[in-house]
Amino acid sequence: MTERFVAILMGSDSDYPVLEPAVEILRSFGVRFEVRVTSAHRTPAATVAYVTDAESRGCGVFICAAGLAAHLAGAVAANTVMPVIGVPIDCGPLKGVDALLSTVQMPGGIPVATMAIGKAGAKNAAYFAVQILALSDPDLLNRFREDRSRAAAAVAEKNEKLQKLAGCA
Ligand code: RP5
Repeated sequence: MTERFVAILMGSDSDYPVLEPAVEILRSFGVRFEVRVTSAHRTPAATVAYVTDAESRGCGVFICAAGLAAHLAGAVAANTVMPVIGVPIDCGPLKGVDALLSTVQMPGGIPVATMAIGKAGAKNAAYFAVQILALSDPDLLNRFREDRSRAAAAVAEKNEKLQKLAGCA
């Protein structure tokens, strides 16, 4: 198990259903994580305090999810030297396009690795966090490779079933 942990931050508890797959993926890899609701505009001071404290306790990657005018990931990135992954939440009248642009369009100098909108982005954020931590954790890298092989095997299985279903096997 890697010593570093991942902090999953979200602007509101209403974001959690989108982030659940990320939690499941990190757990499946045995990666330690913390989950917090912390808002860049509702609780700005508490957000900075958490990020500073988490970094000092060994947080290696921050995953930040927010919807609408999503500035959580950028605000977190401004307060840590650890990598920050942004997940735009698919809510509101623009269904996450606003959050995508707010998260991805960071001015040069303070990067946020922005994932896809919604659950696919949450999943990829977790995988990407695992890849980052695996750079200094060979066991974790092996587990990541195995996971990729299992995913490929699952596609092969589905393909076989599909051939039978379509009557061309
Ligand atoms: C953002 O506003 C949150 O990240 C959430 O996606 C959105 C709506 O928040 P609630 O009004 O549901 O708390 O800050």
